[in-house]
Amino acid sequence: MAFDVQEFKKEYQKKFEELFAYGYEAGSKTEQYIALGDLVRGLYSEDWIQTITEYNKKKEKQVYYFSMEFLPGRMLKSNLLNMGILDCVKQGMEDMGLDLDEVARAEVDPALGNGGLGRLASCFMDSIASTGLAGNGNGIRYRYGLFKQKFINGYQIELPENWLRNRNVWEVRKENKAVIVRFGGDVSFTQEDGDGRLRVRHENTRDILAVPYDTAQVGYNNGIVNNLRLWSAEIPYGDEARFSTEEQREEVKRITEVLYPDDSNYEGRLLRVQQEYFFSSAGIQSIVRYFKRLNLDWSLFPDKIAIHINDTHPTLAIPELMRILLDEEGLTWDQAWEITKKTVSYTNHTILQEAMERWPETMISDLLPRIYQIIQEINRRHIDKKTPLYGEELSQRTAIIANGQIKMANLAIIGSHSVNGVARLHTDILMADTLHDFYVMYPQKFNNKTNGITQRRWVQIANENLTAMLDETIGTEWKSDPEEIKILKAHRDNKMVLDKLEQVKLANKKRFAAYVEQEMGIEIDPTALFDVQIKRLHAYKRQLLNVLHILDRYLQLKDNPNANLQKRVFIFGAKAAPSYYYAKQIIKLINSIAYLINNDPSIKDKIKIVFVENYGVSLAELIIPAADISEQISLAGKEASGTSNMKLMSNGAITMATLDGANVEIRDNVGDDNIFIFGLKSDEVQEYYRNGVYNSRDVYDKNPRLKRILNLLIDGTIPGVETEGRDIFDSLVMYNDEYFLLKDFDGYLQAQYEADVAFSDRDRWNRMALMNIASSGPFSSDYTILRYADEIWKIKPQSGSKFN
Ligand code: 4GP
Repeated sequence: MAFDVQEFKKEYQKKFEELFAYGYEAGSKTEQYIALGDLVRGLYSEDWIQTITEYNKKKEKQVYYFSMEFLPGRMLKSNLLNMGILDCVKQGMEDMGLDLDEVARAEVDPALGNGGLGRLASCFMDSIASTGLAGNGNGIRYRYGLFKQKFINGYQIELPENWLRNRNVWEVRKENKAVIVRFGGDVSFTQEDGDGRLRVRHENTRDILAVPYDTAQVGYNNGIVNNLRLWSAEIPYGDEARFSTEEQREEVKRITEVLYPDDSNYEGRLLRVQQEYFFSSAGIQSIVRYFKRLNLDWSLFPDKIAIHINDTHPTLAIPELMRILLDEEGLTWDQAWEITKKTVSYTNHTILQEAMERWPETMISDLLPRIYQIIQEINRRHIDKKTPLYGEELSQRTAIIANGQIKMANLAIIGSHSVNGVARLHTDILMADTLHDFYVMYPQKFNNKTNGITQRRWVQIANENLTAMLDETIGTEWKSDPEEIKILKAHRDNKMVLDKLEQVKLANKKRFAAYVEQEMGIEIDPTALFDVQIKRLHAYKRQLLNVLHILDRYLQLKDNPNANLQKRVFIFGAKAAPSYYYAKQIIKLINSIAYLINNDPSIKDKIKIVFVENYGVSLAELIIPAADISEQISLAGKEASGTSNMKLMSNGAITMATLDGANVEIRDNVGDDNIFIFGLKSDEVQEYYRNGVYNSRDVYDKNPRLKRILNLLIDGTIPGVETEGRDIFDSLVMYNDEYFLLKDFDGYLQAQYEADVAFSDRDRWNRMALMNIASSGPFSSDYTILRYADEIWKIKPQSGSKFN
């Protein structure tokens, strides 16, 4: 986008005065930000209109990515970067005495997701636009995002996150695109004269207005601006009389009021299923409305539309599309079913049983009577068709409805043409185990799409120092084609480059240290090893294993204050679901240990523990560039992929990992010398679960080093964790340690020891960091998305895109 600094300054001043009726110098940071955001939105609006007009004109096939969660992060700098005007705007702001970074921080980070799944959706939206694909997002405009986390006395406290308190400059309310979503009501059938077909009458419904708020998804230097559509629930115009009581009005608003604060866990609540149907139905309705404008035969629907469902949360899109095609458009069942299956594809993000959505049949039949009938019919036909082929038992195991419950994954698989996992190992487990019955029936549906991340946000924006260094060393090709970063490998033995890399890391560590000092009052040494574990708090992710290692070091230093240990700062960022008691106990434990160790003068700063409050995208952007070690230590077979592993690797952190999720592929790419691997393998874990010979009590009794550590949890050493320490101790020792922490402990210590040794050799460490950065290109979500486009959605980048 052509734009010069002088012109920008003029425009900015004008925009500010227009909005606030005084000069920008007098404005607050928020006002300065709003003026800039508003100006930027104006700058891409022409491309936005142009992109949509082109798609329509060319009747381009479009993909619609349905996701209950999006975690875009702050959008200002990302938009500026993708528009190609970041440097110009930075300069202009500076000329006017403003600091772009400071102004950018006034944007509220929209936390419309929990963790990996939501952030992946946002990396994908960026990559879809940046590779030049015609794609749209479809989700919910939650009034309140994921709770704001505070620690009080070491305990997690959840506060509401009112992210819309200031104006959201990026969204555009599209009142004329609103649709009605119907709940409840009575379904009856009438014989229509003429064709003799049954017509469905659905009456006495509770009608909710779904109003879309659109947000532009700006592609990287390619003039493409796609759309992310988030729906908000409102009372239908003119229908106010039907919602006369406060209670009735509240009920409508409640549908899009809050994001369920659960990660990889399912809450079988009525409100949740309302949310799921609400945004699925609204999305499907707007797609059908668009398709009808194209004036094509219905059979061409899958040639023009691909609908992707991000985990099972939007699965009701399947019966909803069926409903519209059958009841409103008059297609036959077979026609509608063919179209639906060809259009929809599904990604599974977790094999954890507690995350598998199942809804009580009565809940669906009451809330969505027509949808319920359609699900029943899909199920009946499935069983009828499969029983003769696969026998009664296997067919029944794949039933959508069983024991009074509706299984959403089964519906998603049966009603779609593609099912993918998010890392090679994860997909293998799906096929061999979790979804094996379906794999037997539909082998051709299964495929793997290893996750990816966008280096635009996670390197170019988060790590400007590294970006400048890379540009200088290998040129700028890597920015538009991330694989090109591999050229950096040629510099692995170049001392000057390695030193520069170390300087970059040090600068980022200082930046984070300044934040920690200011926000938490903790002083940390930027030359220490920064050991980072940032992700949701979950037992399977094993933050506790990290804790056991910290306690081991603590004891070593207590025994011998001069022990030869690398100085380390352990950095945690994690939110626990408010109802996940055990995870909250772990938070309290870590905070208490931090208090104990950080204030123990005999430790002499050889260990510091920093548990940042309110971890989210913006904090990740600060922490990841400063990391030396990336902790990816989930029990093998449990983490579907992980994506912080890829972000950390791209920023030169060395991965400390089990062979789980995408760690396996990271190892394959960086090689054994540039990663620390330990622990049980996935098949070993499976074997233990099957034969049941693991006995954690035994490990505790026989391993004195571990015993001493575990006893710290219950002997009063750690202040204020009488209950937590005991419960956690019991889970590990008395209740057989479900996630094999004690089993993997020795291997973990050994790997950590090796990391210490490696870190003390600066050249070696810097070379490892360089190799990680240089090997991170294949984990770009641009490539992941191109594989989705090619193999699942069957869409091609726009002509003119470099990926075409
Ligand atoms: C997460 C998985 O736990 C993580 O391994 C994966 O990288 C991410 O999805 C993206 O695919 N799952 C969730 C969830 O966030 O809510 O199930």
